[in-house]
Amino acid sequence: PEYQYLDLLETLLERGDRRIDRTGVGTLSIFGAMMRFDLSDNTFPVYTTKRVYWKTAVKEMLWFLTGETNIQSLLKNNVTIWTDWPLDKYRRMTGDEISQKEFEKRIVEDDAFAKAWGDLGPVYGKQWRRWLDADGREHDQIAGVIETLNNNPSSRRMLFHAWNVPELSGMALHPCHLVYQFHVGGLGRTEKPKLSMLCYVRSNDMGLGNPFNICQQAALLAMVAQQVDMDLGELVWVGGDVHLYLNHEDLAREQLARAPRPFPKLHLKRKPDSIDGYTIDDFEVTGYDPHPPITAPVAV
Ligand code: THF
Repeated sequence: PEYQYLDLLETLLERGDRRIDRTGVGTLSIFGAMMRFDLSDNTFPVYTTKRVYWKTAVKEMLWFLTGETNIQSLLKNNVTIWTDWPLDKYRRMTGDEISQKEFEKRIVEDDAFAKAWGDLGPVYGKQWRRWLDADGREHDQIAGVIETLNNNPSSRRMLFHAWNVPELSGMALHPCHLVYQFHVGGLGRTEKPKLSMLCYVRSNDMGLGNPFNICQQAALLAMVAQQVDMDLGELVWVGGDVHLYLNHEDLAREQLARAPRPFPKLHLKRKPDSIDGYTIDDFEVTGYDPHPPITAPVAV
């Protein structure tokens, strides 16, 4: 189960550095942390001490993989976790006190409005699939990783990242999960090799973001492993500024009071022709028995 996560929450509550952050909410923070999740036997690391909406998290990952950066396609799939940033900007720039629901409705129904107000700039998907170089050429980093996994799996250069320095200022939010590195273990044995992935996150909101990130990263690893016909190894999470927002202290205490349960299992129901072929219906999660949800506000 999620003991490493709960230990981090406890550490943050007990000796996190109290500081003011970009959002003005304030955090308890530590610098530098690691968690490792063994994904063999198809373990799917969705935390159980609160209900984690893993489908929403996986849909966000599928959206990153499409290379899209507009929240319209997310909203069409009922994912509202990115609305706050464009909404905040819209309200600030127009003075219109539109409700979140109304704003989301307009983004979905009005393409011109979505184009004007729903784009987050060159965030994750753009950098993963269409990194633009100085000569105007686009680079598909995901395709590159898959190609290397197939042709040179002992490589130490299998990674993709999103910190495109000249484009940072155009992003609604600088990337938080930054570098995804792949590693193949057990090459040359008779069993299938094991694919592991390390994700470095420069800044991680342990109350809301991290539970999403861990299961969506595990989902990505499962998709890539299936595409290159390997077994699952480990998901390694490395955090830089690891923090708990001050308005999430009760959430953390509540989670710590609950006994974690075993992680569920993930089964991919079919093998699409490429990494671009997955839909949310391909993900079957069994044995997820979480404690009740805990709602908490997101810092914008
Ligand atoms: N900003 C902050 N402050 N925290 C983050 O985790 C975060 N993200 C993304 C971008 N900026 C961030 C947005 N990701 C939720 C989950 C992930 C988010 C944003 C919000 C959230 O509110 N989850 C609720 C409800 C889920 C739902 O509505 O379906 C939850 O209970 O899990 C880091 O990637």
